[in-house]
Amino acid sequence: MKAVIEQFALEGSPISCERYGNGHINETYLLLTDKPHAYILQKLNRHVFEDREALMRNVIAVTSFLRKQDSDPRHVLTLVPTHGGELYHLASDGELWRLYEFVTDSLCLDKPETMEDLRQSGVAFGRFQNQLADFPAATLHETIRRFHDTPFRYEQLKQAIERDSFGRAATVRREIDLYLSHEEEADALMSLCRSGELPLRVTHNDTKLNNVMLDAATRTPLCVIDLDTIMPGLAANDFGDSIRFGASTAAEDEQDLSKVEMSLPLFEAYTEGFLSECGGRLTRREIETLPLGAKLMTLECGVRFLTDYLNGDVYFHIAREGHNVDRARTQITLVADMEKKWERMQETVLRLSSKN
Ligand code: ADP
Ligand code: GN1
Ligand code: MG
Repeated sequence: MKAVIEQFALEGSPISCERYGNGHINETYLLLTDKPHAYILQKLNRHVFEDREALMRNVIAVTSFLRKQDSDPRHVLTLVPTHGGELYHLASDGELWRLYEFVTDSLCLDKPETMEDLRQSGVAFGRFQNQLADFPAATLHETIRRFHDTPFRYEQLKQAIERDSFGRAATVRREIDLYLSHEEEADALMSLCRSGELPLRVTHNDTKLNNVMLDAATRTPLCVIDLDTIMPGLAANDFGDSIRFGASTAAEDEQDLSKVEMSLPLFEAYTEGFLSECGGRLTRREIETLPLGAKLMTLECGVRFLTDYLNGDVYFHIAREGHNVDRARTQITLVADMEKKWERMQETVLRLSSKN
């Protein structure tokens, strides 16, 4: 680790470097120096991202593009160069490391503390989508192929069930059956895209609440982080992934399913924030399909958790045995709750969209 830290042009001398945050993918550290100055050091997950240098080219291009629109350093992620002037370090063991300026005086929440927090995260992601509307999408590398291709995720689940490499399928038969019973719905958004009814946009693709930094004093958005999956995608999926995570009344890995609901007030708060920033740019059809994005992103994420469990927990970081099953259970519980609240979700979106 010391050898890695020495590569970067730091302000001050390092005094500590500890694991940080609740991301499921990269290895993230908080690096402090005696200046004092804070940084976020990250080792990219080489199993998840096939071409990490291409990923870094995306991040560099997107952050440069955003910085032209807003020069406040807390409003855009800032990469810290190495002594050689590179914006990442490829170590001799093949690991790719990058260093970001720590976004100071900020909050990064795993759960909204108030309705307003979630509304503000909607503002952040809506604004983000707007800011990238004119980004040249064709120049972006697809960092994870078929990332939000829900039918493909189902194929991966079925393969994992078939292989059952860890002999776990029998223990999650009920979950498998529940997920398979929704398979027919998986293609709903992608088919609208194929038929030209929904446009491809430059999207974030991982719009969890803990991928937004809020100002600690005003609790309004500073910037969107975790730019590893920016790729062409559907607006409904970005909207939907935020609902999946932020409008749930429980944590993603809650074991007591009686606590898990998709809260309509939280849904409304996020929708209001999101549409207030990007509603004007979305087509009528995109707006109508936002609830579908919420349902399909939740379904897809659950399929991915269940698949990872069957494959031996190789993709998402886990902290306990059965962690991915717990996550898969909350997601299917949310899907069922959304089905109950479907008309209200649609009505909310249409009502709020008429204001923008
Ligand atoms: P992962 O892909 O593993 O989710 P993230 O890039 O989202 O990795 O980082 C994990 C966590 O680290 C975030 O949820 C946030 O708490 C924190 N973090 C990341 N970048 C910064 C930053 N520049 N400033 C402050 N905190 C950050
Ligand atoms: C991962 O990296 P993180 O923790 O922000 C995952 C998302 C999932 C999410 C579930 C690159 O997000 O797709 O929705 O976990 N990111 C990647 O919490 O796979
Ligand atoms: Mg993250």
